[in-house]
Amino acid sequence: MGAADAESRPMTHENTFPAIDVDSATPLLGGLSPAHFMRRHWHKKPLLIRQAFPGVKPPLSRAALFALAGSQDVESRLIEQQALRRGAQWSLRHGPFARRALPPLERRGWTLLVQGLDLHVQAAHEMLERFAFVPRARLDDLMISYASDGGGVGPHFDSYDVFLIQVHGRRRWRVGRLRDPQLRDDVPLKILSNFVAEQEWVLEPGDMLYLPPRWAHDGIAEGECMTCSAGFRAAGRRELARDLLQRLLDVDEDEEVGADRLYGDPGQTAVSHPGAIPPALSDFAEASLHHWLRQAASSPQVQVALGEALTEPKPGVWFDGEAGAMDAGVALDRRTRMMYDERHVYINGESWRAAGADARLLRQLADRRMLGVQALRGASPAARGLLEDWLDHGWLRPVAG
Ligand SMILES: [Mn+2]
Repeated sequence: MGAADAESRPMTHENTFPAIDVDSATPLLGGLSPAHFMRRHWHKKPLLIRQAFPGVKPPLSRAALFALAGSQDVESRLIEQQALRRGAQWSLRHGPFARRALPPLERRGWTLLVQGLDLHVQAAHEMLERFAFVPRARLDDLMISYASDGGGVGPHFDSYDVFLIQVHGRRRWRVGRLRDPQLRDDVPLKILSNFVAEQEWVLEPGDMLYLPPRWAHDGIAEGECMTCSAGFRAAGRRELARDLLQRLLDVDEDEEVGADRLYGDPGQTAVSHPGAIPPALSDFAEASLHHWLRQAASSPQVQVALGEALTEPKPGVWFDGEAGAMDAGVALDRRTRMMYDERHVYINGESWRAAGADARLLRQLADRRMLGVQALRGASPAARGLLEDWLDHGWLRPVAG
């Protein structure tokens, strides 16, 4: 099954995640605590952290990355740059790429980008999980870029926060405040017309650079290198509202068939222009929309729709159940999304009401992505039944004993 097998490592107690202490200084953030980092840097200013990941290894080898870029299930892009006498010429192609479609390693100035590496490679998932001091509703994916010497994607800005982790070789980053968002119109990439760097660093393996949204940056490989980007997602107002409305409409249809109020026109007079839309029908349409929007927005179902939307699996993800017992504990499959609110738990686009001890257990699973033997021992028969279903679905994996 191709990409999903890029790396399969049994889950053990060592590679599951401990609870996060937001007030403890961590080398990941250059000696800041997560709480301090969020206050001082998040959305505000860049931070360079030397040796955030000491002794880091790329989450996968170059050969495995190139193989992954050949898979249909993976989103990949190839960016090539040819230096001409006046400015650089850029080309962009979308994968999948057969190995022979990639440029030779000796050729300068090319970059292969693979999105969503965390879905395919356990080590990439674990790297992304280091950033779970930010709500998982905001975590998007781990992208990896392989660049030959001189490779980069040009000076640009992103709309989201990003942590750039150097995992192999060296890359020179130049960053600056975005003074002029104008983009070049002669290239197939979003490249700034007028990039002004304020700071410049060469990142070595293990070093990391945090950039807030809309900071201009340009990273150029010094020799072959690999860089991982921990990326975030931010809901757009229109996109989120549209998604929630669609989900609320579906609920509405399920539950209120036949209960809909119909347009009535006892005052309708005979018409000599039957093609004209009656003004009363226009009024009815407008009032219906107001009524329904008001009801939808104040419905308790908004919470449920949000939880289901946020935990919807990424496109192209499907799960295979595997036989296994819960004896040694369970961990969420790396592709599983699980969240909760005060009344519900959400997993992979579905929702359950949960209260009391069961809610505590399931929230622990959502937060830590695993449940040990001890936690499972206290599970009610109902909670155990639910966990067994999730094991069957492949949403949960047994932990190796
Ligand atoms: Mn970027």
